[in-house]
Amino acid sequence: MSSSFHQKSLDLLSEQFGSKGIHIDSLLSKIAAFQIAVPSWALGAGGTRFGRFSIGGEPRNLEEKLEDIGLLAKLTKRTDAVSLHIPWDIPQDVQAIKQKATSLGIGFDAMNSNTFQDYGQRHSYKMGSLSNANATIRKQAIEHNLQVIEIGKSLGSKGLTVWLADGSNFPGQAHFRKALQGTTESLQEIYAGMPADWKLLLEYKPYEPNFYHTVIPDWGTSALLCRQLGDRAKVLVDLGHHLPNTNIEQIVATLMHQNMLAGFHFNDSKYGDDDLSTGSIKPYQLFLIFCELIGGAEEKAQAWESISWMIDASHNTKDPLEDLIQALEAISQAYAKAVLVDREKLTQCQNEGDVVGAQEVLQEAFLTDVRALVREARIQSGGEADPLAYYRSEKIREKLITKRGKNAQASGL
Ligand code: LRH
Ligand code: MN
Ligand code: MN
Repeated sequence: MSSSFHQKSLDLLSEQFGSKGIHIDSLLSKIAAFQIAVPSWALGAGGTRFGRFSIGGEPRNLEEKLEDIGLLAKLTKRTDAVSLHIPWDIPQDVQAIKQKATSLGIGFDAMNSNTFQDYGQRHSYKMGSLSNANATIRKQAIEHNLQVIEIGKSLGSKGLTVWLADGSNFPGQAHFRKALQGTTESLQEIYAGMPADWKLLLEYKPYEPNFYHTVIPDWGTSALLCRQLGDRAKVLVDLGHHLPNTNIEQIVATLMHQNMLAGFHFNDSKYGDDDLSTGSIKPYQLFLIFCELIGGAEEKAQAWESISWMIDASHNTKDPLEDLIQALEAISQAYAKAVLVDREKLTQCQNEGDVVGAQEVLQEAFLTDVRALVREARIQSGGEADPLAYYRSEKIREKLITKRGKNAQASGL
């Protein structure tokens, strides 16, 4: 893509938008301002239970993970924060890590606790953590979360994300109400240990690793729990954590209506929690979700700034950095298209019962090729016109392999 082609595409969009009274500069600044955090576990090759194929040159420690995110930030200008996972990424020297992150323009997004694995702690989480029938194990899981808060405080994070694998695999294995009550009380202790300017992001998931019942299977259960905690506990939506064909955009609207949307974990899925690249399977759904997000914020249901954004994908076959570049691009595109929706016209169609008209309004925005707009926003922010092409032409993965080794493996999923 030459720079003259880019300019021509941009001029065409300017003309198109101008005739509709939309100013391109306000679009560009909105796109540039939208930043999405990257989790520390997304920088290595992900595996499935059948195997894992290393990509080579994976970050071997937290410093190198920050370097990878710094590179993404430099090329795309669409990310400015890392979401750390404890214990996978315990900083050995907090000051050095903070300094390194600052020098790369990276801040610390929500912290993630881990009570879904055993990693040498005293009591096993095999039968659950915050919901465990055994109070000693629940206590251990609570204390882990409190430690994660302490680490987050020292780094300047402002949030704790809790995802529980707790549940059961067979009927009769768990007592549903006791498990929920144990979880409520455990979360109350964790919430009480959070600083006043922190929020708790409570994730839900219908199945996996437990396949009969999950203690927090859906947004409703998560919202019920949050209500029992306090205003700073809100529901985290991971796009892959829904049963097939769930209307996620409606969930977003409902949560925003209640000022209860904590944030997003972006990914895409064909069947379940596939953790595929955002926008690779259902780009229209992603667009519709952004329509609700923008509508909810514009109509003052919930403030845009109160919502956290993160990518939560796993890369089995792609180079993680290439995949993250693609995901950041797809999210920016879906966002830009949703900004273009003529909301006034949409409201009019809704009020008049003009079903066809409403669909036309949405499709008009969705079918607009916004790539030049997203590219221009990136160029104006100092990023690369084409980050993927740059990454490949500069042979960045090859250089990382030379530096870190062919078998370097990142901690994570
Ligand atoms: C669970 C999940 C959750 C975890 C992450 C490691 O499926 O999406 O967000 O914290 O994976
Ligand atoms: Mn997630
Ligand atoms: Mn998941």
